[in-house]
Amino acid sequence: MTKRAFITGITGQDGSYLAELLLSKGYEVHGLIRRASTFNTARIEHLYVDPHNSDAKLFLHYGDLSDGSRLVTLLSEIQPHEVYNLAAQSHVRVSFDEPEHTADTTGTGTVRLLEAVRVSGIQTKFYQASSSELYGATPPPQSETTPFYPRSPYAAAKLYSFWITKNYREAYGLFAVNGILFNHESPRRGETFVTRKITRAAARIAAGKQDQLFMGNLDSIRDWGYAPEYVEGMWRMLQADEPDDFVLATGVGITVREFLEISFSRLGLDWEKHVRFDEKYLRPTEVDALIGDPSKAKEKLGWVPTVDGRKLAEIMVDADIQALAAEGQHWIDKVALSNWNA
Ligand code: NDP
Ligand code: GDR
Repeated sequence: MTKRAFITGITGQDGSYLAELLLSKGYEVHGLIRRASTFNTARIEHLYVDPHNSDAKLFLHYGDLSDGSRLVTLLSEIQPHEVYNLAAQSHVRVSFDEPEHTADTTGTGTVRLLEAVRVSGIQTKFYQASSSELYGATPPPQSETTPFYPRSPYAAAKLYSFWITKNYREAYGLFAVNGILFNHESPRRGETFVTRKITRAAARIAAGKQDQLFMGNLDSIRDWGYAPEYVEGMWRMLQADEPDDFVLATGVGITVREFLEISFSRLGLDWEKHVRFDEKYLRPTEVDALIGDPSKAKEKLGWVPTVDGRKLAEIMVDADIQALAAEGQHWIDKVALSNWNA
């Protein structure tokens, strides 16, 4: 029997890797996409096969987490065995600009989807993309038993989603899990998150296409892992015998400053010559330090990450160099190239 999965947020970083993983496992994958005036499917284009083709396994459906009745219709039609709720307004700083929209998408959107599962009466498992941002002001190391203390409208919305997912598990016996994922990145990371902002700028500075990089707080510590490994963890959570909540993290925390240093020095650059401060990148309330303890996922799911923040910086810089080169930028000078190959 072919398993069917429904993914919200399929056009995002994680959605694209998860779709890839599930297709490789033989799943039929259905993704929710938002109608936009421009294409928003760049991250999944390589997976797309015209649905008129009989071996098509990826199907995209217009919809939005703000539209509950559409979610009921879609789930009733698709009858997925697994639902992954990855859609969100996922940018923490932007959530201070758009708190109400963030609450609607990142918070209420989750209960709309859970209600759609319940009302449509389908038998399915449910994954909720919970976040290390839930811990906020609570110091590391953070595990499944660490108290939450959200520090942004984004985190407050995710807190609601965490608890409503748990409530549907307890109230209705739904196989519903929270993956409490620490920061995870990749060459597909959105350009305004700090890691990608840094690695993209380093590549562009090396190419002479940019000179300065404006940034906010360099002191915060994050536990950065590699997104393809984290989507494998999501899938494993839904294959477990019992629904439960799991932290996915590397256990290694580094500062934004160190990520900058590694990224720039990979290209023979001194970051201090290029990075400038702009207070617009500060958050009204910051999350100082997130370092996760992934012991439970290791023990119960056999999930073991292999890439920490330092290795990740190198992977992402190399990918941004390659992306520029692929754009036909034959600028890579000998110094940059020899550093890159090192
Ligand atoms: P992205 O920001 O890359 O992707 C977000 C996705 O949500 C996009 O596909 C976006 O669509 C979609 N989306 C946004 N609003 C709506 C809406 N109203 N209705 C339907 N779809 C919507 O996020 P990531 O892939 O990085 O993260 C995936 C999930 O995991 C998010 O929920 C995030 O909050 C959470 N998370 C992420 C972590 C990380 O480090 N990456 C860590 C912990 C949790 P579009 O392309 O049209 O904008
Ligand atoms: P985060 O990721 O808030 O941890 O949320 P982000 O990369 O935006 O920030 C990480 C840290 O870097 C500091 N910072 C900057 N951040 C950005 N974006 N831009 C800057 O110029 C800059 N300068 C310094 C921030 O202050 C912060 O301390 C991510 C998202 O993917 C969430 O959806 C997810 O839930 C969490 O990770 C876990």
